[in-house]
Amino acid sequence: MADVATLVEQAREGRPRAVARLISLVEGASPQLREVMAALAPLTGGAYVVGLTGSPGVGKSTSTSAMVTAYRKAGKRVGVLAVDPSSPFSGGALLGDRVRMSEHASDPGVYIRSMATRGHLGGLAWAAPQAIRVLDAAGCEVIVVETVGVGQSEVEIAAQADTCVVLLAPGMGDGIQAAKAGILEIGDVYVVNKADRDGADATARELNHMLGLGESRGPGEWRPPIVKTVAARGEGIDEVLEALEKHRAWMDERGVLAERRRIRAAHEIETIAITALRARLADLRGDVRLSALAARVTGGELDPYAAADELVAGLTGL
Ligand SMILES: Nc1nc2c(ncn2[C@@H]2O[C@H](COP(=O)(O)OP(=O)(O)OP(=O)(O)O)[C@@H](O)[C@H]2O)c(=O)[nH]1
Ligand SMILES: [Mg+2]
Repeated sequence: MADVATLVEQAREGRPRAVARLISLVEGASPQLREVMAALAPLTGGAYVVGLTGSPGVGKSTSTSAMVTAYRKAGKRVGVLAVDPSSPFSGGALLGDRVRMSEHASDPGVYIRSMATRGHLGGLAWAAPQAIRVLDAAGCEVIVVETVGVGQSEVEIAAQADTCVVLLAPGMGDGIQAAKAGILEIGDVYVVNKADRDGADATARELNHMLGLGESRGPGEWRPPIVKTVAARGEGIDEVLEALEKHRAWMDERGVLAERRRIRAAHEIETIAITALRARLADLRGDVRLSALAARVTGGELDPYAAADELVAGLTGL
């Protein structure tokens, strides 16, 4: 058994091995998970969480790495969480990322972790927030969460982040059309990466049109900026950070940040509660309370709905 108090103390000092241990404990749903989360709770809330999403190959990892460089220049401690919701194995598809992130490997002010979430109860919604808490408690001022893969994960990542960055690149064939269903609602900041390639302006224009950015908005409404970057050369990255800072300030002024975090926490509580309830219900087969209720139903004394109500009330103490 790990000594959680010591690990947490060491993580606060920024010791990478302690951070890694804690993330492994939460990721593996260790019996000590609750103890870890309880110890971390008072230490969290300081980090700004940036979500990064976009089709495979648009340059998410390259951008993340460039952003880390920029944040480090500004003296900030940074955490990176690369989440792969399609894989049950940590590593694998994320190996390439490790290479792209290698320039930060020896920097004690950067903590990089990859995480596979397939097969986790509740998937990304369950596993990532716990890892984010560990990084937060470890003193990361900014946490960049990159999701690998497409689909539902894009929407989930947006729900986890304070600010969601959607990356696009010109000439990706499917372009915006394929992605438009989900991404137009979730981006707080849009980045057209690979601006060194033909078609970046067209992609930005198309995006601008689809987001309806030409149309007038209500006063105080957030207008997602579109930033062009060449992440591979670090170009435009300062502008991305500026856009993030603006969005954060905009949210702060209006209480949006606190509200987003509350919604996130509510969602998380819900997921944990439902998982716990499901586990208890699954344990019921052969339970005497269930057999007794079943006998009353077959005896015509109770209808199954009333019996189910009674069962749920008994389980939850409601
Ligand atoms: N021309 C050009 N290539 C880039 C740029 N940024 C990244 N790339 C290249 O695009 C490829 C994919 O970059 P990644 O950063 O791995 O993209 P990703 O979105 O993280 O990819 P997945 O994690 O596999 O979804 C790599 O070969 C990069 O070198 C850029 O600004 N211009
Ligand atoms: Mg990547």
